[in-house]
Amino acid sequence: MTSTASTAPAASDARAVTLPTASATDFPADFVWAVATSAFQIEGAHDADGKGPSIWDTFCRQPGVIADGSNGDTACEHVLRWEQDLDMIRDLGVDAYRFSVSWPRVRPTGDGDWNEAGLAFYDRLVDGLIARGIKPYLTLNHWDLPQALQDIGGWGSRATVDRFVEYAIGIARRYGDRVVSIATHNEPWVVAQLGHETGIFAPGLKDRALAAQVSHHLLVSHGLAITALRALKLKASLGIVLNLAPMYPATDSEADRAQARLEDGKLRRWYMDPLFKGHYPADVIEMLGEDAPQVEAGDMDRIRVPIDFLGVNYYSRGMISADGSFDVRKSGLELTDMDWEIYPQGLTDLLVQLHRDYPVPRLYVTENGGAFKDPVGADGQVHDADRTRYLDTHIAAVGEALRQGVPMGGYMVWSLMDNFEWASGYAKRFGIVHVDYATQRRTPKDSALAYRDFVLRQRAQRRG
Ligand code: IFM
Repeated sequence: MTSTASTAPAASDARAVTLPTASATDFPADFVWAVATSAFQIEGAHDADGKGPSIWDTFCRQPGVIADGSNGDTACEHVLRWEQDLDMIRDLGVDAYRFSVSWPRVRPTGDGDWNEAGLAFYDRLVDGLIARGIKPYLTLNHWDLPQALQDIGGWGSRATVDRFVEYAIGIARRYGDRVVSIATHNEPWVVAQLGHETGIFAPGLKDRALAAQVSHHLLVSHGLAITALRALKLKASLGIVLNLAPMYPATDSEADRAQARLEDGKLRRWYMDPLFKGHYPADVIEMLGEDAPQVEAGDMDRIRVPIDFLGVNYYSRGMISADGSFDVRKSGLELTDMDWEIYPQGLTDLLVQLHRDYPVPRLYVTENGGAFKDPVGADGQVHDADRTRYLDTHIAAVGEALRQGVPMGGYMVWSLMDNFEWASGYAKRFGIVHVDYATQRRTPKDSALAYRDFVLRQRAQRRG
């Protein structure tokens, strides 16, 4: 590949740093470069203009569940500042923006009346993206279930499946010919496991059987929503987003290898097998025993319906020891501020594995990035060399997957800007744009400039 630095638009900022490893990779001309966020993490305006409460609004009010005692009431004030934020996305030069719709903003109780003011907000957002030449990638469920649905059983109740399908149809009718992509769920594993088994996320329940049932309902609702949306003959492509990690045994022992296989079953095969093969993995069903989900006749066919893409959220690998003795702090790898190991090779391994094991038509990395300490320098800027390196090596890992034949469609940085990191509150910063929460001032970090310049060079190469 020849260097096109001289033909790319000049980087206007002297701080600009590059993504050297990623730059050495050939990406296809139609490869999508994007940034991602989710509604609850950035929007704020938690009770404005008819929005109903979500389970996260409720959860945050329980003492001790959010590390810094914060909530999403204000977050990044994105509902107020959306125009400025869209300009910021445009200035990054990316092709696309992945965002989620807040279900209780558009249908406050998840049932009954829709909220026109909430729907109009997403009209403005989608049209504003299109006007700026940015492709909208919409996610329906990024965890903020209407509290009113939780009050009658939430994802543990089959009725929520029906409500979700209604919600999906309403959103698709409204935006389905303006957005290029609709994902049903973001990270159903998190909703099921962290929300209903460990209880560290909303709605904060601790019941393994319930968690298994929730995961099944999420999958059924995905399949039924896809089927309903297909019937609408939308322009948007349809899919789902999973959080995945390759599971490696910490040693060569039989016990570690068996445990790594089971962990892979719980995270990856539990979702991928139903979606693409129409059954749950037998080893995980056996492990669950009486806690395995109730599956109605026809459910597995409801789940296994063709999708256009799979979104993969990747942050780190899983290192598994049967006795739990593996310690990331002693692994020798650098850690992010979440204490997650930095392991770009895992992304290549994961994508290659998914392509090998399942007939996935197209894959996107829908989230990838890192939380780092990010002090603001004396010059008022954030020199986040660690995040820049993280993005560089992970984009290169995607390039390697492409070289190995994986049908990759795009890469999306998590996240556009610092935001509410769930149970960690605002203490963990994933943004490539710094947010000063006292003033709501946004400042692109060095990683944002590096990503911008990388994308600009990619675009220049497309033009030849
Ligand atoms: O912030 C989250 C996001 O909402 C879902 N995927 C993981 C990110 C980092 O923890």
